[in-house]
Order: sequence, then structure tokens, then C-alpha cells
Amino acid sequence: MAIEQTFVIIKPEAVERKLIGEILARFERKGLEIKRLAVTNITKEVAEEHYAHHRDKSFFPHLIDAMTGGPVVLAILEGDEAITQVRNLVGATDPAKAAPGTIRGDFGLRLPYNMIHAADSPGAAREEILRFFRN
Ligand code: 3AN
Repeated sequence: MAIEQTFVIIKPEAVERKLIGEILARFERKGLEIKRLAVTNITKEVAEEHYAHHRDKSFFPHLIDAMTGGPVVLAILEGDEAITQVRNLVGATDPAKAAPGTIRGDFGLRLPYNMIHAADSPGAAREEILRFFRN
């Protein structure tokens, strides 16, 4: 077991629905440690950089609007195999297909509103932590 850090964004639709505590509680109950936490707004420029790999998709403008439509919570989580553990708690991308018991399966109804972003590899986690926690 390797201790890892990962990065998540609790998206505007989840903040709007007062799910910050519920979502963070799931990570804490699992045994993960919250190392950094911030409530902020994401600019259009940063959202476009974060989702640059989806730039050519038809849903890209809608995704950027959804990510910049209100405050978000940024968090760095740490623990054994944190990247995989967090992705397992988060569930599949499409909330209509995510298993019940996962964050997306329990709270999301339809894309792009799937409540949370979670880094999917050690490289992505490092890059995203640098992007969102520059200082
Ligand atoms: P994940 O967030 O599970 O890593 P990605 O990287 O494929 O999945 O998608 C990034 C974000 O784009 C998702 N969190 C979701 O909000 C949005 N998204 C993905 N696929 C679609 C789609 N078919 N229609 C609308 N939004 C989508």
C-alpha cells in the first residue's frame, strides 16, 4: 500500500444542494485525511485548462458553464491508494450508470451534473494540485 495524495472538486451543483458535508464525510469515514480545503470560484480559463482533453466534445461548453456556475470546494485527500479509493467512492462518470452507494450514484441524475471531479492517475493528481493550489 502506497500513501498517495489525490485531488477532488466538489462541483457547483453539489455545493448548491448543500452536499459538501455529506461528500467530505464519506472520504473521512473511509479513513482518508483532508490535507487542504478551499471554497472558491473557478474561472472560465482555469475550467477550460482543466478539461482541455474534452475541448472537441459537443458537451464542452455546457461542462464549462456547469463548472463556473457557482462556488466549488477544492480538496487534497491523502491515504493508502487514495487515487483508486476516491475514484471507487465517486463512482462511474455517468450518474445514471454509477452504482448506488457511490457519490455520483446516490446524488447525480444526468450528465454533466455528476457532483464531483476526482483525479484519475498520480500524474493527473500532481498536475491538478499544482493548478488549483498554486500557493
Ligand atoms: P470523469 O470525471 O469520471 O473522470 P471524464 O473525464 O470523461 O470523466 O469527464 C469529465 C467531465 O465531463 C465529467 N465529470 C462530466 O461532468 C462531463 N461529461 C463526461 N461525459 C459527458 C457527456 N457525455 N455529456 C455531458 N457531460 C459529460
